[in-house]
Amino acid sequence: MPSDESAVSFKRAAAERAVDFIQSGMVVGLGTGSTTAFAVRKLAARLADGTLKDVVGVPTSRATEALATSLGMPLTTLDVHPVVDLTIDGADEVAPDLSLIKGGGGALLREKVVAQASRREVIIVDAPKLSPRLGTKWPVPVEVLPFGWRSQSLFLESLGARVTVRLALDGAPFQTDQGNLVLDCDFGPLHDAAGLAAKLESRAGVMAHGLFLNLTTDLVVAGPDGITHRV
Ligand code: ABF
Repeated sequence: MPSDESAVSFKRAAAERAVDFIQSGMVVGLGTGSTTAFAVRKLAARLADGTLKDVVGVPTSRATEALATSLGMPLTTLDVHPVVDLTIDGADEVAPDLSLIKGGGGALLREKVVAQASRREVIIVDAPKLSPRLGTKWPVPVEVLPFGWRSQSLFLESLGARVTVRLALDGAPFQTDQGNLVLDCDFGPLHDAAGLAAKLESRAGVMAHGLFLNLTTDLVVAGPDGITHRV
């Protein structure tokens, strides 16, 4: 298992490689999480040194908005730019077909909205995120309306999940930027991710889930063997 230092260096390497895909004048989706934070910092540096110009960012969370703002990066919204040229975002688990589990950072709803509005969705991870099958390493986050959340929990258990209410650092239930709750659902290794996604999407009160299927256009992975880029 790589040390923390090597994991950080791999995350930074993948993130900085992805920034090379950005061209001046682009509308860039800014993901959430520690790996994407390296990309935001690198992009800000490229704008500061003039090697990139006229790039505006669409943040996927308040946390990313705060980071980008602190770095002086110009930001915009999907209202102004409903189509995003390229989004850089992280993931919790990546399957061989580039399907993902995302949402460990709690930004899954806005991340998916931006991903679906993007011409190119560049996912950046360190090698341990790679998995033979989704659900092997990470539960599926499900964002639910606080109204009736216990009913949703029972529904998710009926689908075979072991359900955990995600807690914030103070021990209270975690709230997303939208004020919803996150139920982390351990279904075990998934044999029909698309079928599960359809069941989740059919349930009123389920606002989003962390299965990102058929959305990844590029995968940048950094590990002991170097950096790979898959499309
Ligand atoms: C966000 O960041 C989430 O969708 C994903 O779960 C998480 C990955 O965080 P990190 O890059 O810190 O591992 O993209």
